[in-house]
Amino acid sequence: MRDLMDALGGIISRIKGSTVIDEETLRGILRDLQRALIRADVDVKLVYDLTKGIEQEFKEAKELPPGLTAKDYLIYLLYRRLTDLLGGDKEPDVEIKVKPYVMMLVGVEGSGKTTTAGKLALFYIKRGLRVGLIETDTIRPGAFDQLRQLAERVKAMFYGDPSLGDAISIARAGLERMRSGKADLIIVDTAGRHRNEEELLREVKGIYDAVKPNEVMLIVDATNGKQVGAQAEAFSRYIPINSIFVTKLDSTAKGGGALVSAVRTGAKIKFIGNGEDLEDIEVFNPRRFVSRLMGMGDVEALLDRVKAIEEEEEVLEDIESGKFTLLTLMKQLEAMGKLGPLSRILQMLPIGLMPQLKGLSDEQLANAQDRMRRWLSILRSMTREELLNPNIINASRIRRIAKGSGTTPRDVRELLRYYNEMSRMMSSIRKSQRRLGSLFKRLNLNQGQ
Ligand SMILES: Nc1nc2c(ncn2[C@@H]2O[C@H](COP(=O)(O)OP(=O)(O)OP(=O)(O)O)[C@@H](O)[C@H]2O)c(=O)[nH]1
Ligand SMILES: [Mg+2]
Repeated sequence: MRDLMDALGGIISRIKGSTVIDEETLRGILRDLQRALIRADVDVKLVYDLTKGIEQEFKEAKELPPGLTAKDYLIYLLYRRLTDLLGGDKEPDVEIKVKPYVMMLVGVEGSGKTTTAGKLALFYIKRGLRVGLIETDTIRPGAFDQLRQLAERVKAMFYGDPSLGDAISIARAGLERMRSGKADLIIVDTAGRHRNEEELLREVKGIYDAVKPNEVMLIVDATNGKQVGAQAEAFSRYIPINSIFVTKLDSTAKGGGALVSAVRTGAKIKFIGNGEDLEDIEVFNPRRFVSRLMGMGDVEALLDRVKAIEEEEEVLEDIESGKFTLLTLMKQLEAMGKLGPLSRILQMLPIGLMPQLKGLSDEQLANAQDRMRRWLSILRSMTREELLNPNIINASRIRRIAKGSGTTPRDVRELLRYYNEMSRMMSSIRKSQRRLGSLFKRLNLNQGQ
């Protein structure tokens, strides 16, 4: 993936180095991006959609979130779109939940199945599992020895018996052996070659029916680029594919295409392999992967900022549209919680401008923090209806809310008083903001950055 990394790194520096992101700069940057992705073997249509999406979203952002420059925003969009392309935010679950758990590895010849079986064994042995490896490949000369040696190295149990002749019998006997050996995880390696594809797939199906695996993992070689999609399709005509392991990401610049087509099959990429050593295995996390691809250690920090700003924005929008409800207050308190300790936030929020909050002692701050926490739990004990329409909160509701949140009716009333004060204040802020807003517009202050 070095080439793609270098290309993306180049694009990031180019963004950072531009004085302004005008139409022409943007177009140049997106063209570089297209070139880098296409060279990485990512499907042309996907590349086009991705860059188009970034362009649109960037142009449509009328006002940037405060504290975020146009450059930050463009980098953020690039990051988010790439992450989406590779499967989104979720980290795959690699936990083994039932025992014994049977995992069957399938894939075309040379994709790295046998090596991967060793890697997976080591990965799970390190997590305290007893692992058994079964070799069913009767075609490839030396397959048994290859996996037996790997098993010895990682201290896994091993079964394989070429004298049994056919793969399905070996699989059955192996499963029996590993079960009585009390393996927690049983990994079944299969052949990647046969007289023809049809025969291979039929054998794979036979083994599948015999061992009834909890998981079928397709092993794909990143150097195969876009073809990975077709491979997945061929196997899935015979057996369900539950997860994907992408190997050899270290030895190709074209890993992008393989990753994308693997993701598009709908099966989750669980692991990636980035070297021939048994240690070269990694849980695939699209976010982390893209951050690294973009060569940005600080992208996570940027993301957190964007997220908190977006939540603040939502709240401000509500306020702007005259909708300051208890729900707004709750969202605001939640967003504040994400931004960090109160002492730091106070300087960032409009509240920080209020004279009575200047020069608070540590103790006062701690009290305020406590109150915030208490209020949040009070708000969370309210129904949606109450949050949206605080007027209906009568004495009996107050008692119920206090009980539900582990506070007192006095606490609830205090919060309601604060809310009333705030909504009065908000409407005056709103008026002055509107005035400021039109002033900014007249002066064109929001342009450029
Ligand atoms: N660079 C690199 N090489 C790998 C990786 N995974 C596997 N290999 C190499 O790929 C080659 C084929 O690996 P095998 O594990 O034998 O592949 P296989 O799918 O079992 O092959 P068949 O059994 O013939 O179908 C070996 O030289 C491995 O060392 C990886 O993540 N990175
Ligand atoms: Mg093999």
